Amino acid sequence: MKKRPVVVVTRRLPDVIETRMRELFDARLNLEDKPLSREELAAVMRDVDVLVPTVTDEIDAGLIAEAGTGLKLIANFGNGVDNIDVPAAHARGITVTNTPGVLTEDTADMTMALILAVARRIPEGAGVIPGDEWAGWSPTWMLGRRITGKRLGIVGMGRIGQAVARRAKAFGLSIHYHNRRRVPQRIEDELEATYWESLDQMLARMDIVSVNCPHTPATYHLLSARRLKLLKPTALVVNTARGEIIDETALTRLIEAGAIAGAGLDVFEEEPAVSPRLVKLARQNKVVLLPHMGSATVESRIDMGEKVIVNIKAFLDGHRPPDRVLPSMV
Ligand code: 8YV
Repeated sequence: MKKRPVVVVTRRLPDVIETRMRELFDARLNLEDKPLSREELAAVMRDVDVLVPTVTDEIDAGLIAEAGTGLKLIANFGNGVDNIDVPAAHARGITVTNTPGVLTEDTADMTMALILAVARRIPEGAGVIPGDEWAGWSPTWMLGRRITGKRLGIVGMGRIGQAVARRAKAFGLSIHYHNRRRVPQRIEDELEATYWESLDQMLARMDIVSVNCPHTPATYHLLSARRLKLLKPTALVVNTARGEIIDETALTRLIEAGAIAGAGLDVFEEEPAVSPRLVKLARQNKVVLLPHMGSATVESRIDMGEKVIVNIKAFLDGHRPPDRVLPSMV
């Protein structure tokens, strides 16, 4: 019988996906779901045909340089590929793929959820009854801020940014955006979106800012201390993309100082570590912090797994995988 390709999956995936992978490949699974150490990853990469990593695996240039010659494909389980040194992989002839498109709606939902959670104080309110702290209704108690009629500035108008815009428009927010490239006119028309070539100018005028761009060398600390200082003191910041896009320390400092009203964060610079100062702000109900849950639905995870399988199959069958990531894209 022909030897089946060795596919190492670094974390637990949905049962249906793992089962299908076992049927198709010599799939080595991680049933304990314990993240691999750098040494474990290095060992795995020496003796594998296809690696399926996730956001918790840092596949840097050093690991890629030490990889065995059999490694030809890194099929990332995830949309963002900032955990992989794509140019280094490319230079060694290793193809990289990701899972775009299938987590767009869920991530956009979570963005709206965070906007509402922060503006309408939902986590704080949700704690009142279980905490046995409800003395009864009062006209001036637990007041949040209305989102209808406010300006939303979307940083990164790709698939997820547009899905956020569609939802936000239905909530009565006016849509503004900054993107490397202006989106086609018909999309601007549909979303009634205002394009800002200057991120600085947009930030200074927004009520809510949502980060929806990928993390690349060009977007690292795009929301720098200087830019964050441009925000209105009433502004809210929401991030469901990557922690590294915002200077988290500067954001924390500005919220502590009352120079920014609050934030809803699903991603952090040093996951899973979250700075104690941010945690303190969460306890003071100034920020809402979620543990990287943007795409955490059963449906997304299965669709992501399906995409990984399709990419691997196409590659092994000698075709160009549909979700190839090229160095020019990162
Ligand atoms: C995933 C994500 O949970 O796909 C992405 O880019 O950020 C998340 O939705 C994670 O990346 C899986 O590897």
